[in-house]
Amino acid sequence: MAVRNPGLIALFDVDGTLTAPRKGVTPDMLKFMQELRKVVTVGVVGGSDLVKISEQLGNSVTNDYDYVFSENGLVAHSEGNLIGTQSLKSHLGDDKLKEFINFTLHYIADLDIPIKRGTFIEFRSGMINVSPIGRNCSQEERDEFEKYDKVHNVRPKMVEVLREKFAHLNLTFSIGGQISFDVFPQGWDKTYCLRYLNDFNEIHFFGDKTYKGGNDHEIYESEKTIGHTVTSPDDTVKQCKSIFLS
Ligand code: M1P
Repeated sequence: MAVRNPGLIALFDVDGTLTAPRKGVTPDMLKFMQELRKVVTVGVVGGSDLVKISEQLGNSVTNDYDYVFSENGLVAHSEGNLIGTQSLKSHLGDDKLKEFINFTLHYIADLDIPIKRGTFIEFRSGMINVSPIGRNCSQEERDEFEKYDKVHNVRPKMVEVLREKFAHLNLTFSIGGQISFDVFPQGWDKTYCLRYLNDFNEIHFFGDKTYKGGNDHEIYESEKTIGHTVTSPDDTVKQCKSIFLS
């Protein structure tokens, strides 16, 4: 029987690494992760909140993996238990939050893009998620916005304005998905989750957006991790087989 190496952990981004963007995990990937978990501790770290990660990886996600770090680890679970949360509301205070949210909603109201839907701002535990089209657009509308944004740079332009306007708040703006960007205090990127992994002397991180500006960049570059860039969920499996199972 395979024996787990206690000092070793494999940590995975979700969108583009374990699943296609915002899509559910395949049965094959689920099975592979359970096989991998027999030989190595396995964790996931996503920018999304736990509701979205559960939609993608399954409702039993916090039990299926040894660690689940949602919102970059600002909400942390281990073996099914909540082990830590971070609060944006306590960190910034309501006055600054209101100033940011009011400005952002005005900016979106003035934005001329082909379609708008609802939920332009999602207030999470440790971050704000901003979507110019609105989070409750359909999958088709989401895919269309992503294409439109690649040509018109709606999100990069908006981030540039917000970054300048709110420079005094020391915020990070991270475009990790198709229709939105995440806003959180500096340092609350995916490296935040590493504080829960001090018992591991070898942390392998797998992510697709490891380039500068991508939301996997900081953790990929961290001196505490061995970073691996993947191009798809299939590539994740391929690389893991060669690193952990060969
Ligand atoms: O995991 C990457 C991103 O996934 C979603 O992005 P979008 O809805 O734009 O595709 C969001 O949950 C976002 O917070 C997250 O970083």
